[in-house]
Amino acid sequence: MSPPAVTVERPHAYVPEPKSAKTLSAPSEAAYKWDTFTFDHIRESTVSRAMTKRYFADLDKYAESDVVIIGAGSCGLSTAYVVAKSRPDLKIAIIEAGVAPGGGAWLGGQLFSAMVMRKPAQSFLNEIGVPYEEEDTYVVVKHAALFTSTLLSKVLLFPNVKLFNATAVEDLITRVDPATGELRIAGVVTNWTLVSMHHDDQSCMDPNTINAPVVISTTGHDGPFGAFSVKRLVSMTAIEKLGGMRGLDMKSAEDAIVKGTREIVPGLIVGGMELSEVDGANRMGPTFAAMAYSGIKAAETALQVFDE
Ligand code: 48N
Repeated sequence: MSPPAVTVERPHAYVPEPKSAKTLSAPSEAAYKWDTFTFDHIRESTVSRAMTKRYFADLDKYAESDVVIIGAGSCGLSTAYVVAKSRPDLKIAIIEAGVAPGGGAWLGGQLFSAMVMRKPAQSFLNEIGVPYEEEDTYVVVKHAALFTSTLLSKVLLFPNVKLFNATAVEDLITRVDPATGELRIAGVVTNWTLVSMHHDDQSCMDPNTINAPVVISTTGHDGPFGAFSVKRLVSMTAIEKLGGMRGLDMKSAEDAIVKGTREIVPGLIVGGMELSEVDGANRMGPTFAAMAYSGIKAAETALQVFDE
């Protein structure tokens, strides 16, 4: 005799019955009634509208942002966390060229998992709730992805933050003061990353824009996309030349990057490894405390603009 038909209540979220202590054996004891299990009805256009309605509402809302952060690596995400937490009234747009944010912080170094941060970086890890092993002058997060995913999730939970990933900044919005001739950065020029990568082999594909009084660039050291803003400052002759990142000197590099984080030209703050390209600072290799603390300093520098 077949079991009685199960009328599956249609709860908004399917809550499985608590699994019994014993291992699930026969389907009738399973937590799910798989033979009658079904998701709620959907139509493809509903999904499309659910995504696009929200995305285009965000594009409209963040077309005028208070702070734009270029690059969602460890420095950019740390910056975003501090700005968003300190000033929930500010609109923060993060522009990340990769589909996956996080930059180089998914591994500790040479594909090894653990991430080393020199003290006092543990206080930032405590702030965002990342556990670590304590050594004498440094701490170790068991997997770099634990740091980056935790920080990323905290940043994305802020209601005043929008991450535009798979989106590249391909230029800077500039203004020149007619009285002084001083150049100021006033926002960013964006395009889908895949478009940015193919301007040379396609007809013109014009970009989008985001206006903002403060832009914080943390695009990493030189590379296919790296050091974007500082290279653009040179090509627009806003700064004379780049110092170029120097050889690895772990001890001096991290202090230099944190202390050097600053507004390079009015409206543009540079932090993280992008800064090493400006100042000719050393690289530090597989230690990440400076990325977090450069982000904290970049955030505090930006917040001063709004405190004035
Ligand atoms: O992780 P990165 O590259 O940059 P930082 O500064 O946040 O962290 C650097 C760190 O990972 C190291 O390099 C470590 C400490 N090693 C140092 C060493 O000595 O080797 O993140 C930059 C992000 C990336 O996600 C890029 O995709 C993104 O910026 N990006 C851009 N996003 C939008 N528009 C662009 N034009 C752009 N350029 C880079």
